[in-house]
Amino acid sequence: MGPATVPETKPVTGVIANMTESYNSSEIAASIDHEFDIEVHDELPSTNERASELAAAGKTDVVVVCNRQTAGRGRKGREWRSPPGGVWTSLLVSPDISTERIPIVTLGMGATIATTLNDFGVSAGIKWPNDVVTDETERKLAGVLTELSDPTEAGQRPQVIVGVGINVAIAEEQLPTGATSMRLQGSDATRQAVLIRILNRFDRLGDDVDRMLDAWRSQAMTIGRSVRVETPTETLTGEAIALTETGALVIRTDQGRQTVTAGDCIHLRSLE
Ligand code: BT5
Repeated sequence: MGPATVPETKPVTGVIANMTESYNSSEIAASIDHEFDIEVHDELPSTNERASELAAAGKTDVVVVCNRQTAGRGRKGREWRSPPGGVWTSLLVSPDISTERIPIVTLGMGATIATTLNDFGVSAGIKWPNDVVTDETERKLAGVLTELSDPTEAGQRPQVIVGVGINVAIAEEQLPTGATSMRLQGSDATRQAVLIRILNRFDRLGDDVDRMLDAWRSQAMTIGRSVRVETPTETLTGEAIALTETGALVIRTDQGRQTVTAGDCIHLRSLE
């Protein structure tokens, strides 16, 4: 059958020249294992914002995807550059995961993206918590922004919006400094093929946070590295030594072990 069956290790080598081909929602629906409603737009301010409207309307299991975003966002209100040529998508899901462990979904998606990019021949790994970067030069290929929407009815599971941005076929001048795209890394993957594979790989993790943590650890570039982590309240420098069961990063510093739950991580060159 079509792309629904995802081989575990074989790289994808299909070459399609037109990189900004249109998405075909029925093709996507037919190629994925999970039953999602697929909403394709040409332009949106932000797919996360659209997913949040759908959540407020009581919807779940929807994938929103668009060609370009006019107000794509990253964490902490940062801008996410979203010209045509990237996968800009949000999954609206209601997993059976307790609210305090929902941040792990971000790690599960980061791992899904890194694995998928490797499937397509792009060597990528994850910088804690959610940056998908090239192995060698650590240029950013993708990011994840997970947001929680309030349940519309009492007792309902939380609605989770998993926003995914992947630079598939974008020229360097359209990206911020330090960013790159799959095309620039030599891949001819199409956006739709990338999206389908992301959806199927993510679905395989189910609602299993331990599996998500393991998937993250298997793609992590941060563990064992000298890092500087900027949290909302302090800056820590030391060696990243582990990921906790809640997705926090453990750093060995001169002041002892410290655990950080949120922040920006910079990989430092080790002093040799
Ligand atoms: C992220 O934030 O990495 C999360 C990005 C999530 C984007 C998706 S697109 C679909 C969905 N709808 C949305 O509105 N958002 C989600 P953060 O770690 O805060 O990184 C943001 C930083 O990455 C910016 O400050 C820039 O430095 C850089 N950046 C911006 N656009 C980029 C791009 N296209 N590729 C690589 N880096 C980028």
